[in-house]
Amino acid sequence: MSDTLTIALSKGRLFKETLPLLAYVGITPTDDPDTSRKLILDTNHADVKLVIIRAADVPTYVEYGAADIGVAGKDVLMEHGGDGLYEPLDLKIARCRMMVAGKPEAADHARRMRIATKYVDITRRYYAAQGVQVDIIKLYGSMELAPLVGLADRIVDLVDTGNTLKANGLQPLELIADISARLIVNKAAMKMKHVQIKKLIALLSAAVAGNK
Ligand code: PRT
Ligand code: MG
Repeated sequence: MSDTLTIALSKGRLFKETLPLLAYVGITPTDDPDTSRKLILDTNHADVKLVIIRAADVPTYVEYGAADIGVAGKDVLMEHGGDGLYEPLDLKIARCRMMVAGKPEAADHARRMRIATKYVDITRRYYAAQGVQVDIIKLYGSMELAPLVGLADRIVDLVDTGNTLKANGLQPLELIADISARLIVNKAAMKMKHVQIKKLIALLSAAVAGNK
């Protein structure tokens, strides 16, 4: 007899890239979240469930123990603050870079720069560490538009191929952090479901090593 293990995952790219890792450790969901409307998915193991939530909500579910473990982008973890969680494994999937981007021409230094981003805390810390005062404008998406319409001088966003920036006449300017998805674990669950979770982490790290 083992306890039920609840895994928090988001739809889309993280789900797609996590699936092969789960398959490697023998876990297969019985529904596809991209076509199903169910938010709790069963798997081939009666004691393993998946909860499907927004990417930015995964750390919250795991921190409060609504899910025992989860898969979250390092970007989301940096913005959330990682104190209430364990982060035992870099899954090395969904890789990209957190970057400052903008138009190629230099910003007007006569006034404070305006930076548009959904990563307000990361951006604040990044500029504070450099002693540069900026105004941060919170957006929820399509950051690339902001410099084009004069809303902001620069953006802080994720860059993968760079195609989105290029298509909008923007350039990557400064690297803030390399990003990949991480396995996160609720602190109490790590104690109470120790054997189950330790085994899963060991299997997943083997899956990551074999995933190159
Ligand atoms: O979509 P939703 O609002 O529910 O949440 P979300 O946008 O956070 O989820 P999703 O699935 O888009 O991203 C989940 C995670 O994938 C992120 O938290 C990152 O850790 C990771 N990831 C990896 C990326 C990218 N690569 C990425 N390229 N997330 C977003 N992008 C976007 C980027 O914001 C930009 O708009 O893709 C665009 C740039 O791509 P390129 O290839 O044109 O450079
Ligand atoms: Mg998205």
